This record gives sequence, structure tokens and C-alpha cells, in this order.
Amino acid sequence: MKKTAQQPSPLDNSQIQHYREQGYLCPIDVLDQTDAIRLRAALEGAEDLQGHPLDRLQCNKSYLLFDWADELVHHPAILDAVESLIGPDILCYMTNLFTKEAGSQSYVSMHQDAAYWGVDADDVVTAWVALSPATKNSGVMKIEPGSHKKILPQVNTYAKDNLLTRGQEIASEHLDSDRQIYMDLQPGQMSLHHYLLVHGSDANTTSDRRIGFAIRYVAASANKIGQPESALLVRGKNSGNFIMEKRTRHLSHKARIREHTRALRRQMQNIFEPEENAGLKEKLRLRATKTLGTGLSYWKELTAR
Ligand SMILES: O=C(O)CCC(=O)C(=O)O
Repeated sequence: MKKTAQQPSPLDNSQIQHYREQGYLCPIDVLDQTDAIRLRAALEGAEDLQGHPLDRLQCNKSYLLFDWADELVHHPAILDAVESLIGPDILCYMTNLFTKEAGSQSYVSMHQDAAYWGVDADDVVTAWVALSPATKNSGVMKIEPGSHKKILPQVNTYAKDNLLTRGQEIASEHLDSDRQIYMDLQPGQMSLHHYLLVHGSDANTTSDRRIGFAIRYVAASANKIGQPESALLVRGKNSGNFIMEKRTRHLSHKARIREHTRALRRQMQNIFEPEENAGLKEKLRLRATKTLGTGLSYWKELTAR
């Protein structure tokens, strides 16, 4: 465990070289035990307050809604490591809270993130922070080292229990399961993975939840392709074409919901945009999801409590 979060903690040259060659790094100590417990308690406190786990929308760009998430995306130890890989100007572009309830069948099919994120840059990295033990039994992330050098074909399966929005999956003939490894983490540790790395995870067979907060960072010079989208500057200065989000930690609950809803609405335009080769059924499905989601988001913004 890290002794103090305040000392700069860049990666060393061998770690940087490993990331460039293999597309991942793991494990990295970032939070001390007290902070890991406190942040999990804050997240679960928010869930208790609303009477159910965070929904899909709250898991994305959670830093616009919750202080615990704002703290994590700005955490100096996380940002120091990320800076070693993508430079000093850093945007947080998206988050996904991946919670697998105790004994749940939820899984993540093997996929590459780059295929559907709409950023034209190589400098996109995910910091996956464990807030509970991530082990083989709890459904830790599994990866194919070195698979971040080319994009592979993947299909949208919409499979039940798949935690990905579209059930994106790389067909088994493109995978090399003998090379796959597990990225075990203890609470307070993180892994880093390149957005082209092939990764996924299995079900949680333990009696505790498996909680991982995936923070997507991109170099502030990155070129946003597709529809305009927003991101939060978390270190350095902005030089790209993302719309800048504002930090919401001093805002009221209602104002936070508005900022969050607006940011997600912009992102929806890209995330649910069908690929050129999509079939008619897929196109219709995605257009309907986008239209419904956009409509609901206007309603949510209007009625924010
Ligand atoms: O948490 C998981 O099991 C999968 C995470 C993932 O797909 C990601 O961080 O991109």
C-alpha cells in the first residue's frame, strides 16, 4: 500500500516500456487502505440513500455526480502514473463503474474499447481502480498481453448478463486464450490498460461485491471525432477539441444532475452511432436507443430534484 498519496509517483522506465510493449501495467498501489475503505463506503452510502446500486448512467461520468468519484479521477497517484504514459495534459473522458454483485452471473465479453469510443488518438488509457478484492473468483479483469497493436473485428451480441452496453464481443477465432492472464488487485490498487488491449472478465462467485472504477483518460491534445463531446480537464491545460466540463463538487445535487445529464447526452450521440457496416436491424436498434435516451435525458434535466 502507498504510504503517502502526496509524493509524486511517476512510473519508472521499465514500467513505461512494459506498458508500450504489452499494453497494460498491474498492480500499482494508489490508495492507502483507509482511503480505499472510505471511498467504497461513500459509494455504497450513495447507493443506500437511493435504495439501489448506481444505474448505468450514474456509473458513467460519475465524477460529475459524486464527491468520491471526483476525488478518484483527480487522485495525484493515479494522475502521476497516467502522466508518465500520456503526458502532462490530461482529460478524464468517461468513467464506468463495474460492479458485480456477490454470486452474480455478470461478466464482460472479450473486447477492445477503441472500437466504439470515437477518439482519434493513441493516448487513451484506462485506470481501473479496485475498491474490493479483484481475484479470479470475484471476476477480475483478464487480458491478452500485447494485443493492443491492431484492431480486431467485434460484434454486438446484446447478451444477457454482459455488462457492456451492446455486449461487444471479439469472436473466439481472433482470441488466443492460452495467452490470457488475470490482473489481480487488492482494494486501493489499480491496473492500467491501453484502449486497444483485448480484455474482459468472468462472473463473481464470491460472497462480496467486486467493485472496479474504470477511469478513461485521454491526452488533452486528442482529436475527438464524431459528434462534439465533453471531458473534464484533470491536469495541465487543454489543447484539443473536447468541450470542457466544469468540476461540480461545489454545486447542488440538482445542478450536478443537470451537468451530468448534458454531458451524457452529448456522449450518447457517439456511443450509439451505428458503424458503417451495421445491418438494418442494428441501425434501427441503435437509433431507437439514442432517440429514447436523448428524450429521457431532457426529461431528467428538466425534472432534476
Ligand atoms: O470490470 C471489468 O470486468 C471490465 C472492465 C472493462 O471492460 C474496462 O475497464 O474497459
